[in-house]
Amino acid sequence: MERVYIGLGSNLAEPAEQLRQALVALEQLPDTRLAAVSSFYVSDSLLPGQPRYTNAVAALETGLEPLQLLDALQAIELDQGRERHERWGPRTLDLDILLFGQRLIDEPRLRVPHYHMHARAFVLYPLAELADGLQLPDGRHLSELLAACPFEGLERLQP
Ligand code: A4P
Ligand code: MG
Repeated sequence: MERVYIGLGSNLAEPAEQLRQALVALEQLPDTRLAAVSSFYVSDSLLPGQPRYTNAVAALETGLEPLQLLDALQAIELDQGRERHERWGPRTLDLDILLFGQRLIDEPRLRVPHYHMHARAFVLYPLAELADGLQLPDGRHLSELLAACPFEGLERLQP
């Protein structure tokens, strides 16, 4: 089993409810255990003119291979009504594989660590709740990334 961190995000159709529904789906994945879930955080979209996002991070223990997990996550996204129109467009559910053990993956369909996790507060702060002391495959410590990424603009929701 490997430890995997998933970033969850939604900015349409009751985002917090979308995240809760996605967590139920993650719990039901084959050969996988949902080990921990962060608080939910609300923040402005990186793109102007979109509704605010709700984000969280989940920790999984899984025996699935990375592309099997990606397929499963995309099936969950589709199941929750995600339609892909524009890149970065508003979405009912976005599930990103942030980290997959200490693997470095660079394939057409999958790049891990997720290419933007290093500088996004809505990824790093929830991740830190679950993985204090984490070191990325490139050797950087989560604490260094957090120090360079202000919490400003994030609102942590009470569980
Ligand atoms: N893909 C490659 N690597 C991965 C990975 N590690 N995990 C491929 C998941 N997928 C990965 O994804 C496009 C393709 O990326 C997939 O088919 C998969 O094969 P997508 O989810 O359809 O595209 P996207 O999400 O629209 O694009 P992208 O670049 O993933 O967008 P982001 O980075 O997710 O940004 N503001 C706030 N506050 N919170 C947010 O969550 N999210 C976005 C979207 C913009 N602003 C935001 C937030
Ligand atoms: Mg995505």
